Amino acid sequence: MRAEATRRVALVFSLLDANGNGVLDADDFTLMSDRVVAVSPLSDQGAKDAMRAAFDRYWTTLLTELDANGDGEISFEEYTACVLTPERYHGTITEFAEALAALGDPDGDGLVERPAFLALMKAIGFEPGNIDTLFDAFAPSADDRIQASSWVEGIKDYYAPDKAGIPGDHLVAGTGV
Ligand SMILES: [Ca+2]
Ligand SMILES: [Ca+2]
Repeated sequence: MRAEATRRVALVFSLLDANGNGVLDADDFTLMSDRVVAVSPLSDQGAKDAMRAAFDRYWTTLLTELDANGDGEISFEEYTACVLTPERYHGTITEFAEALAALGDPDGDGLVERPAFLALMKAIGFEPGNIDTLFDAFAPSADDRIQASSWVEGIKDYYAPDKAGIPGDHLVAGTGV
């Protein structure tokens, strides 16, 4: 487990706790779905439904894999165990990454413009300055767009326990985690 990966996991936990009660619960994922879909006015219903389904699966996977004491909530201590068995999350993270990138690419040309990227990542809760730095790390084109596929790979790398020096590390900068 790399120190960078530990910081990435801690940041995600703090953001996923959308209702701020200190644990992950079903309400957090409903709130997060609503926030992300709300900043995707150009996306069609299918893309929005896919995002909600991906958040539902995310929560179901966490509850199934990590709720060690069976209280229906995931504490931070329970959550950190996710790094021990990353292979159990690949499918869930891939579905989440693809649904999020699809919302960022409503016209389906495979490219994501900076304003759409910023809006979605802000809705998840990342720091605006860090989001801009992350976008730049994905090597935007002259007209300031990135490949949706690069973003998908970046999200998967973010959750990988053995990765360091990846674009997603910019999201942890200055957050104190
Ligand atoms: Ca919560
Ligand atoms: Ca629990």
